[in-house]
Amino acid sequence: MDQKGYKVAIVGASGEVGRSLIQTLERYPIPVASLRLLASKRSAGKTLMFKGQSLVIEELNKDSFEGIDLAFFSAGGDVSLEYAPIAVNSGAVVIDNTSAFRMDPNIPLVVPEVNAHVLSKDTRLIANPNCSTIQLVVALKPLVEVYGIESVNVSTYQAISGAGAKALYEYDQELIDPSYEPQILPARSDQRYYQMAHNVIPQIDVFMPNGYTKEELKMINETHKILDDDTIKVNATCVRVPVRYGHSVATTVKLKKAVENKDQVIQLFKESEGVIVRDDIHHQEYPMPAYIAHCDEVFVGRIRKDLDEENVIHFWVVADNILKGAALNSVQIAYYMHRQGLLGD
Ligand code: NAP
Ligand code: 3JM
Repeated sequence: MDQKGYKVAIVGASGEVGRSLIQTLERYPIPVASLRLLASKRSAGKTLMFKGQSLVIEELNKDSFEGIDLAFFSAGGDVSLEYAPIAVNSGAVVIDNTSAFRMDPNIPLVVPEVNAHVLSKDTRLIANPNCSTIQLVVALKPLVEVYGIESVNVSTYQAISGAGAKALYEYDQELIDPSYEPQILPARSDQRYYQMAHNVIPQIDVFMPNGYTKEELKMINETHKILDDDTIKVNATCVRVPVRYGHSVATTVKLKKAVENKDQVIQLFKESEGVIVRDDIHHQEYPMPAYIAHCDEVFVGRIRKDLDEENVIHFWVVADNILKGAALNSVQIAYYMHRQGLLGD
């Protein structure tokens, strides 16, 4: 860092997450001396605005990180696997949005409100969790602290933007032209594609040998790692819904202690960092993606006790998957490290 701030790079700058990273950096008080935008050959030469300046996107190569202090990666796992080590070796701190390093025991997986304490001066590479995991653990954190958690069962309702800019484009085409042939969802490596418009797809990412999707296993494994507790039983069903921005997660939690009344839980959520409670059934108030997209916080509502079991609660969690689910969380990690003096000179 020089007097003016950090020299920052964004890999995948032209994508959904990359563009949100640029906008989030514009409004966060992290001093940025310069910003280098990187993508593939496809976008090289195009321009994007940062703080009123037009910046040209460069094609990513092995020399892209010379002089860079801080690099954000959001160009898929393969790009991170190849280039994140190069960026670290050139002296940059890397915050990676892909699943490439998340389960590496030597790499911190961070949601600042939940486990920023795992970051240290020696941290050079940080993994940003999966979008659905992030909003789930922000909501689980106060429950872990006050009641302890035995098990978590979720069903997700995930927005199309989570599958990238091309998926959003394809969704728009399907709405305009019913004969449009889908080519993107449900998973990049499968031969079958399904329409997103007027549909609900119970598959996100590829299937694994145990019958779960990779997205579901990400939620399970990442929740264990972030909460630092493999004994919590986590189950997930991840579903793509025809919503542009904002993931919703229907959540059932079995606590280690009984809940006397739901107002205690509501109060707990209200006092929790990064959480906003929208819960007033008498006025039909609860969080919905169409109304909270482009907000920073994690919204919780429909909070209720189970009808049979004293220590089981249910609630509904909604957050912007591109902001808190990806770009904003990454920038918050950088901001935390900056404030704590963990970003190097
Ligand atoms: P996207 O809209 O499809 O954008 C992909 C970006 O990666 C584009 O900038 C693209 O550049 C770039 N890219 C692709 N291949 C590249 C290559 N070989 N070399 C350099 N750049 C390359 O996708 P997105 O939604 O922004 O997501 C990007 C990645 O972020 C995902 O693959 C995923 O790993 C991660 N992600 C994480 C979360 C999370 O929850 N943390 C959420 C969503 C996504 P061009 O314009 O040149 O093609
Ligand atoms: C969200 O490697 C790839 O092609 C990216 C796949 C992907 C991921 C991932 O696994 O990194 C697409 C969308 C994610 C994610 O956040 O887990």
